[in-house]
Amino acid sequence: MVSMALGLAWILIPLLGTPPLPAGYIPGPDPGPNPECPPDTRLVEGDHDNDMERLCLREKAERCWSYVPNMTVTQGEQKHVRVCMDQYEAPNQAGARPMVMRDFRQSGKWCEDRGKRLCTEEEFETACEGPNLEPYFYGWQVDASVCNTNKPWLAFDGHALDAGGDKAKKEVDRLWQGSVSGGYERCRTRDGIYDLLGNVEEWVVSRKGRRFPGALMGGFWAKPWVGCRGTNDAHQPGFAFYEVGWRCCADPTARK
Ligand SMILES: [Ca+2]
Repeated sequence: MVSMALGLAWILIPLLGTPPLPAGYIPGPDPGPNPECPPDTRLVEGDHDNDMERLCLREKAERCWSYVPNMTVTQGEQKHVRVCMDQYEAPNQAGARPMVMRDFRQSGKWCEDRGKRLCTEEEFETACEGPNLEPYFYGWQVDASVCNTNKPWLAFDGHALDAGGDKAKKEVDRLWQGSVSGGYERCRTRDGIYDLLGNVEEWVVSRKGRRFPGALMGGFWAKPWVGCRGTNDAHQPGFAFYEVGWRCCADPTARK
């Protein structure tokens, strides 16, 4: 019986075409720095649509985990995005542990002290979706193996985090499940940007119409479903948290 089934498979496989290769995102090579950008950033460029609808294929716990490929309806204001984006979450160093526990203004100030600024929502989305407007920079469905997104959620002690000083630091260390920057080699966009999804959530400058000037994007190590358009706009600018970091952006120098 087994040999008959195997024989049938030999007939069917050529009829059905080559079996698909094992699924898995392999990023292209890092394109490297652009002459119009600081060397520790990468150029991101594309057209951004303010509103986007996709068709969900698979829903679990009221979250979409997979979308119909290449079915995207865009609407709303369109703008051209051209920005130099830090390759890594702040402090933007390969092998460093990303910084957390700074609020929106402190994060922005950190960038400004380095001649940069926080990235905007539109810049984050353009960097993540790429020219094919994918919901995840690696494709159309969640693959929790690409980035640091699949850690268990741990209950936190809000009083300890609010206490500041050593007490807060100890609680942050207890909760920490982040990776050092560049630790997930496949978690890299076509432009060479790491950890846009997962690891630490990132402060961005909000798009028009949000109630707060800053918002959080990309999810963190325990939110595998968050995609490129997963803005979390629930927090006031004074919010600082154990899994919230940021990355910096800069405007390219004028084209010669
Ligand atoms: Ca991130």
